[in-house]
Amino acid sequence: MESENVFKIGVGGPVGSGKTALIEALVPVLTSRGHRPGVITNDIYTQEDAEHVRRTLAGTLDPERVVGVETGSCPHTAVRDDPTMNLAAAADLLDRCPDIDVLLFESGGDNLTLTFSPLLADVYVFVLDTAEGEKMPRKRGPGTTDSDLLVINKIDIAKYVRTDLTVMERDAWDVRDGRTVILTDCLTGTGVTDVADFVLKRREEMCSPAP
Ligand SMILES: Nc1nc2c(ncn2[C@@H]2O[C@H](COP(=O)(O)OP(=O)(O)O)[C@@H](O)[C@H]2O)c(=O)[nH]1
Ligand SMILES: [Mg+2]
Repeated sequence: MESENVFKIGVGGPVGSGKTALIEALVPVLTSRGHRPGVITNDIYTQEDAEHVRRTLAGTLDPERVVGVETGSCPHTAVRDDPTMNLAAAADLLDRCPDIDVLLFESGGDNLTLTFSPLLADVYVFVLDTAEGEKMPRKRGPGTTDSDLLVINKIDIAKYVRTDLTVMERDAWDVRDGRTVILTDCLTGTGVTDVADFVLKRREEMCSPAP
């Protein structure tokens, strides 16, 4: 992949936690900060998420810059074990739009064990949501414990699903040994600038030469 200068963000998490919504909220923030994002979504059998992103970001992101990969396989195979399809999609996208400097990869919704191949993600964001239950961080798994950033999304509905956000957030920090946790409502944008700050800081750290 012609991607030495492209910062790659992997977004994983269970089905419905808000991965697509996070990307849709993050792209305008990244754009407003002078970046030129591209998006690659993974669905098993469809282009559903890519179409959703194109519709939601119409007028903000050229639809050409959104690519849907139909993996046909279980989600973590396509982003971890054999990322060939995603690498090919990225290479093709970067050929067409060589000015892209940030590439967001959305994994197909998967379980708590999902991780990204380092070929696809410089920073790995794992998304849980309050409707999955307060217990989710305590169930651990590499996505929750080892991702660079854990997002707890749908904070707006926590009270309707009887999730105590204080407990969920506290347990998340505990199982992650203090690695960052950010609470979001991706439909209104609450917390999304914090996510942008986090990933862009990571990008700066990666781009700056070692002392
Ligand atoms: N109330 C609420 N709904 C959300 C939020 N984020 C996503 N959703 C909704 O949750 C559903 C699944 O979101 P989606 O982004 O498709 O999840 P994905 O499967 O992880 O990509 C959609 O109906 C979204 O509109 C949020 O922060 N609050
Ligand atoms: Mg999605």
